[in-house]
Amino acid sequence: MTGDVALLRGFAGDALVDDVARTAASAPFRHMVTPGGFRMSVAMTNCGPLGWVTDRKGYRYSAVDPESGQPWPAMPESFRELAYKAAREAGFAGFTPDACLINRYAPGAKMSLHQDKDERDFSQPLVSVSLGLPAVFLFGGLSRKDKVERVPLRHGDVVVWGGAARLFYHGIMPIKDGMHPLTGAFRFNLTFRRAQ
Ligand SMILES: O=C(O)CCC(=O)C(=O)O
Repeated sequence: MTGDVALLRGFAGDALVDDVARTAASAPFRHMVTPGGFRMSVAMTNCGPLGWVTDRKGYRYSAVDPESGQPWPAMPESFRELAYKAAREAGFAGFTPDACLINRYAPGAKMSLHQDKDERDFSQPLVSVSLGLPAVFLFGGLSRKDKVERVPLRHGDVVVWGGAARLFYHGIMPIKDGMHPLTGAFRFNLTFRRAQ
């Protein structure tokens, strides 16, 4: 991966896994529905002032968890710090996310190629953290038809993209069966965004 994309191998520490569990205890993982009516194979929750949600009405950020009507759990300091440091390492100084989407993949779950474009300011990067089971990250270009690179991601890896790459298509291949000492039969992904 080149240009405005950085792959920081092993940048994230194990302790984040506990903060994922704490967050999910307040705002449980759920399988959301796309505007087209498909149930996502990835289970999701959020923390921070804003959370990304999808339902039959569309994709958007919401200050409350639609399941509970309550604000999303606060973003743990460990998350904020990691996102800030990873972005800085990748050349995006001063990144202060206001949203963290937490994705949980069981074996077989995947994320189709998509762009993250529900945010207001595309000058801000995306910081994506992998925890638990390995995955193959698909990273393309500005058009869905562009050539896609397959990048193996392991526990602790962080990918940061912004600038000219901010709207690049990306996704995750179906997760293979496996067992991770910290996360069991799951892969977690934290995606930090500046939504507003
Ligand atoms: O799970 C990943 O590594 C990617 C997640 C993703 O593409 C997203 O949340 O937009």
